[in-house]
Amino acid sequence: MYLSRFLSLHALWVTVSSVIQHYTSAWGHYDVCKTQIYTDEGKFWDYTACQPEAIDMMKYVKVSLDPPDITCGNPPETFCGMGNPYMCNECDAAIDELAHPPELMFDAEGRYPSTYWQSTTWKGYPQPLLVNITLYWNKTIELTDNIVITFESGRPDLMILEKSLDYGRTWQPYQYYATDCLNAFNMEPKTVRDLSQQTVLEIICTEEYSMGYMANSKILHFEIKDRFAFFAGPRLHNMASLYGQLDTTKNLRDFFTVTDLRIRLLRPATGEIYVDPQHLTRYFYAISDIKVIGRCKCNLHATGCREENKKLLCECEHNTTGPDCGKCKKNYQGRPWSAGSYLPIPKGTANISNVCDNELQICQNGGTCHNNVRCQCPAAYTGVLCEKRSCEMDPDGCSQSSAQGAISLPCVILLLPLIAPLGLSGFLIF
Ligand SMILES: *[C@@H]1O[C@H](CO)[C@@H](O)[C@H](O)[C@H]1NC(C)=O
Ligand SMILES: *[C@@H]1O[C@H](CO)[C@@H](O)[C@H](O)[C@H]1NC(C)=O
Ligand SMILES: *[C@@H]1O[C@H](CO)[C@@H](O)[C@H](O)[C@H]1NC(C)=O
Ligand SMILES: *[C@@H]1O[C@H](CO)[C@@H](O)[C@H](O)[C@H]1NC(C)=O
Ligand SMILES: [Ca+2]
Repeated sequence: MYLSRFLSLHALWVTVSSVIQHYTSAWGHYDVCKTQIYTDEGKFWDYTACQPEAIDMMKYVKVSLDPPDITCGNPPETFCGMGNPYMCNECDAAIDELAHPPELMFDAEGRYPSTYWQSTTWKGYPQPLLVNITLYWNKTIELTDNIVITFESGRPDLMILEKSLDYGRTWQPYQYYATDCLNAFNMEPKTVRDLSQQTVLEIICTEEYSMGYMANSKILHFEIKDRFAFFAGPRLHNMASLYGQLDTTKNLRDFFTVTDLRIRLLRPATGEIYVDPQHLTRYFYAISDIKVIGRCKCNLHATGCREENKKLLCECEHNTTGPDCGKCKKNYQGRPWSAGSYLPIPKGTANISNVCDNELQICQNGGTCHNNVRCQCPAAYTGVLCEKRSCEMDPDGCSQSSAQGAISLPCVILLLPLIAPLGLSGFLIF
């Protein structure tokens, strides 16, 4: 009787825990930075990897256009329909209803007609009509969903999406878009579906999104989810597998990480092969919406990311600090900083601990740890970890007693480069 009740309870527990396990192994469990653990020895904190949730990054974006005066309407200008060059309209920056400033790429969509940014028309043909739209956050972010750009003008014949990882100092292409990849960029046309786990980092040129005005769709993608799917399966049901890969492959992690994005518009939609020089008012760029979904990169040391003075900042845990939790807090530099880890699945690890921690008995020869940053050595010993006899440092050998005691640099991390060449780095590895 007792036994059978026990068995059924046990069965229930197994069921519940396997459900939980399935759930956590599917999505990871990276929304708490620490959990309290109860054991026979008492309770203690278990520090785990953590990350903020993905949000609409366009709420925090800043934009700049190059050339700066490329927006239509100043002076007022007539533009006409691609399909019908005699159906024309006015762009006038001075009149709200006729103005098309850059903000209209980021306002809430869903109304009709759409609100959109619009460039001047291609009056300078045959000189190319070049526009850069640079989006920047002054914060490292990790993309978690497709970048989606909606063109009101027809999708451009030529375009490059670029990214920066260093706040706009250097740029790399992310994807090329063209009606004819070979002709435009000397690249074989590909789609993301042609890639694989092995080639996922390849930068491709796609013809998928460059049909002009006549095509039904106004939308252009940079496919994040299709790339995730190589690791997480077609419906992204196995995120744990993706996270495992991200953890061990820095290139892969960096691929989805940006501080800035740049849309380089190189040739507007023409709808046909030849440009009609009689009706250049038909050619321009117009964008009604840009979607960028991602999360603050906090190196797996924060679940919160807040806006402060118009800037996104991670709310760092694990005694880390910096906009991306990219370093140890002052006086916590015991061990060199490192990013948290998604591994072991499902909870990950914070990967942070203090070198100068009494529990770890890192100070040698009876030295004692002070403020978690330096060892106070007994008179006869010196060195960062009191690992040397004081006299060894003295050119005169051990005959004279030299200055002793702790080296009191403000933090141990400054000393790490000094320790390593002395072959003492082993002390720092537990
Ligand atoms: C746009 O950005 C590229 C580099 O990303 C630069 O070479 C070019 O001069 C910029 N301006 C225009 C108008 O294309
Ligand atoms: C970018 O962020 C840093 C702090 O992370 C700040 O010092 C700097 O002023 C910011 N730059 C801009 C242009 O907002
Ligand atoms: C952060 O510092 C506090 C105080 O020294 C310590 O108790 C805690 O264990 C540290 N947390 C981590 C994750 O190392
Ligand atoms: C962080 O923790 C993971 C999982 O325990 C481990 O594989 C990785 O080497 C650690 N990284 C560092 C820099 O300590
Ligand atoms: Ca809009």
